[in-house]
Amino acid sequence: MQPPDKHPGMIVQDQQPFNAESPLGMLRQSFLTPEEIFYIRNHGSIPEVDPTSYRLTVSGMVESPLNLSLQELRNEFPEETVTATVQCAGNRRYGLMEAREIPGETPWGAGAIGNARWTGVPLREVLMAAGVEEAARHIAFSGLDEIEEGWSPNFGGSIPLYKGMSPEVLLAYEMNGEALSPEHGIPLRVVVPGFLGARSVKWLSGITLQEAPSDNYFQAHEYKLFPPYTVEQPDHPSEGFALGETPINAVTCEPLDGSSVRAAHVTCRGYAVAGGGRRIERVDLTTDGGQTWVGAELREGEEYAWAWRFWEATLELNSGEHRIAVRAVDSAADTQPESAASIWNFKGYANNSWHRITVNAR
Ligand SMILES: Nc1nc2c(c(=O)[nH]1)N[C@H]1C(S)=C(S)[C@@H](COP(=O)(O)O)O[C@H]1N2
Ligand SMILES: [Mo]
Repeated sequence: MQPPDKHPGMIVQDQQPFNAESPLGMLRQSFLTPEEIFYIRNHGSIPEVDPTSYRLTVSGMVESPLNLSLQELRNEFPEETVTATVQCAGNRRYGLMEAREIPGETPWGAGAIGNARWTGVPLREVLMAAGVEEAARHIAFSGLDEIEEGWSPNFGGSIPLYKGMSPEVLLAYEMNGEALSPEHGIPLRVVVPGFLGARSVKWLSGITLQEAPSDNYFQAHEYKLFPPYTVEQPDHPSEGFALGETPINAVTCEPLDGSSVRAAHVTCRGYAVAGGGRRIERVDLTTDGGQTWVGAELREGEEYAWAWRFWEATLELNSGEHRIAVRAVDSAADTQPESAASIWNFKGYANNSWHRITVNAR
């Protein structure tokens, strides 16, 4: 069922568990994505959590295990706010499916992404209070939601210790200045800027310090990048690699794919996100398949290390049908592959090929 606080224009992908993405035109309207259009990616139930009896445990390879109430977390640790973009590793999967089939996965367009101001306690503060043992290498998170498919009792995942000690990683209780809503992880979620959304575990119940990555199904088997010659789930979890940082990407949100526009000056607007916490340096558009390019103007977002950049470009288009492609370049001179076919993978993750739209200019 559609959560009551969501906009009716949301593009619903699944009812149970509820999955929905933002309509691209609305997504590009505000640099901070309003909660009512922020995408939802669930693998199980939306758990009912009583914030007064809620406890967060910190255990494993720590000197002093912690068991914290929300009040203790808020009162005994510093509060920080980070503006960060969160995106699903499956964002733009539909583009990979056009290249080659991907059965059984949600056909996300380019709206499984959002940018918010997250407020909470830096994870590193909690880790320092617990005292991380020298041999610990990974931080595993587990959520309170129940997974019905039977692979795993709940959702979880892990990040390497170095990332968890970075100041941008939060245990967040607020999104855009309001308490987290039920669907976004009430009362506490992890926010791992620059990493795929799956590591930003919602309804967080436990943090475990360990030597190896989490063995939760969603870390050990899902959210892995497999090579193009792996076409079904391997028996052994050592195949493929667990996704971490998200790759550079750019998307045109306006005009919409397939729309009609007034000929001559056509303004395109979209978002761009860099990989690994780098900066977006440039966004280019082409209408001739990449032979010639024009530069977009970078707009909102310059002051934030972990947020997307908005961009805008005006193209001169004669009447007729045009295929417009966009790509970004980041501060490591990294850019995007031309074709989705060249990066197809059977789970359908990390599609950052040139984003293309077709418009009819009249
Ligand atoms: N507990 C829990 N956390 C979770 C998930 C989930 O199903 N259960 N989905 C993950 C995935 S795959 C993504 S992309 C993000 C989506 O966050 P959102 O629904 O707040 O947009 O949450 C992550 N955290
Ligand atoms: Mo995701």
